[in-house]
Amino acid sequence: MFYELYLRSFCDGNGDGIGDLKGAEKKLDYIAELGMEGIWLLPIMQSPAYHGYSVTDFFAINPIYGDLKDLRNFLYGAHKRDLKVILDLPLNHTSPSHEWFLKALDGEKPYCDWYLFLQSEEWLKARRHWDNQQVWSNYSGRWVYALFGPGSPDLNFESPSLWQQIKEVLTFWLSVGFDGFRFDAAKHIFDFSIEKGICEYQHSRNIAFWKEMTSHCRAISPDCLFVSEVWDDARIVDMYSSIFGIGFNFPLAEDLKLAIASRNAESLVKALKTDMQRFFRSKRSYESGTFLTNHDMTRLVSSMNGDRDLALLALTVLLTLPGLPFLYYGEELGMEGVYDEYFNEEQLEPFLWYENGYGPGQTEWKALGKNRPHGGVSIQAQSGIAGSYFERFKNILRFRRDNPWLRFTTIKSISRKKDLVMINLHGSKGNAILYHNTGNSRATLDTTGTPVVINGRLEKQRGRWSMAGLSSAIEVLDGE
Ligand code: ACG
Repeated sequence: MFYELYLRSFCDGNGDGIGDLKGAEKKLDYIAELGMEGIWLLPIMQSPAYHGYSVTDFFAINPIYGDLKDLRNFLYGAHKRDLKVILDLPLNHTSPSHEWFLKALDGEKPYCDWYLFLQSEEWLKARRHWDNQQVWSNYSGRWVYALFGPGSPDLNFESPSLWQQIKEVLTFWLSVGFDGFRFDAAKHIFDFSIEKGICEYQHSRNIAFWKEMTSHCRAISPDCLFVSEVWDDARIVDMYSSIFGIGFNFPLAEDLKLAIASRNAESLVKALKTDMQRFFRSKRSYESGTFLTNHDMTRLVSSMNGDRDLALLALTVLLTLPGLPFLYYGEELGMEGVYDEYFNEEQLEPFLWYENGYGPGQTEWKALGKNRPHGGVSIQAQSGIAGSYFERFKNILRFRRDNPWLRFTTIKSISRKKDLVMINLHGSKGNAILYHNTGNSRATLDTTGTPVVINGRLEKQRGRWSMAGLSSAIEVLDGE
């Protein structure tokens, strides 16, 4: 399991209210005790943007997070606890304040080749692939391709010198001690057709780029971990992921949440068959990066319309599936937050260590809007309290941690009896059946074996196993 960490909101180590590396280092035990095996660090490079995805210097740490020494200490502390750390690298674009871009605007070589300047008025008609937004931004009278908006003009990878430069960026962060990367926007490296003047993904060119970059990293550090962000349907995710080794399973995240939020067992079966079981049938050569939410999405409890039992059911389903799970910080507290493309800060709120919102380490870079003080969300309010969301969440994490064999299972069959969904797994422990009750009423498990509860309640009543609504259990059929 990997913990997706947004440094700014996590833990403040120097008292300025902004989360930083020193603060996060103090919380490494917390992360390790959750059962994590690694950390995905959202971008930490120098950037004027709160999200860090528009970079002004790929070789420098944003000083609000600390310096290279703090980073090395953080990495040392993580490695001591057997936590791997991967860095989120947004290589597709820069900030308009990056000196490369400023030099490009001045016409300086090679920088003017590193961005795509408008070559024909016709190109202005191009629209973004998925939402029809315009993709050209005007800087001092010059139009530049900027898929994600004016705050992040795209780099133009037609230029070989840029490839060389990016390799240097990769070499640098590996030399500092990162174990690998989460490559942002992996399908966007070449996504504008100069021939046609329209937005069009050039997947084979993107893949060639990533092959070269990952080989470069593996030559330096053979065990390098990569996970690619290709937010698309399974066919496209497949195309990219074998290069990286791990691919985020976006279709699963979306379908699982929809099925569980609507308490629809049939949809859940369909989602699992389409997004997981098929995965194994087609013998994919990469591991599924499973998750429910990330920083670009509405938080789990909010996507379950505030229903925490449903959220825990979704988490249990996720953590009992094969694949490498990624968990977004704050989900363990049941934090809320709705993603909005134009105001996407709600799901990035400070992690609440204290119930009143104050205390050592508490971050305050932005006001708490959705997760209010005295709302019962904090660690202080929930830690050690039996039945709290946090403790129930931790139990499910613990189950996953104690059953690492689940990561490498295959799904043999998925079926349902009314609201009860059953998944047959095969793995190093032999065969197992997972039971998930998606309904509110009790469900009887049709078994003479000994299922074990993972989340919720399971009782034997008059010789038959009966599971409460929204509960999950597992039954291991054969011994090791
Ligand atoms: C990454 C980061 C994100 C970051 C950027 C830019 C990229 O995680 O935080 O933004 O550095 C697209 C891109 C992703 C991008 C998201 C935000 N994420 O592909 O790389 O936008 C469709 C499209 C996807 C699209 C998605 C969401 O296909 O390409 O993601 O919508 O908008 C089905 C379909 C699937 C479809 C979904 C959803 O699953 O199969 O194709 O996806 O439904 O409809 C950050 C900030 C931004 C800032 C930027 C510079 O957050 O505010 O502007 O940096």
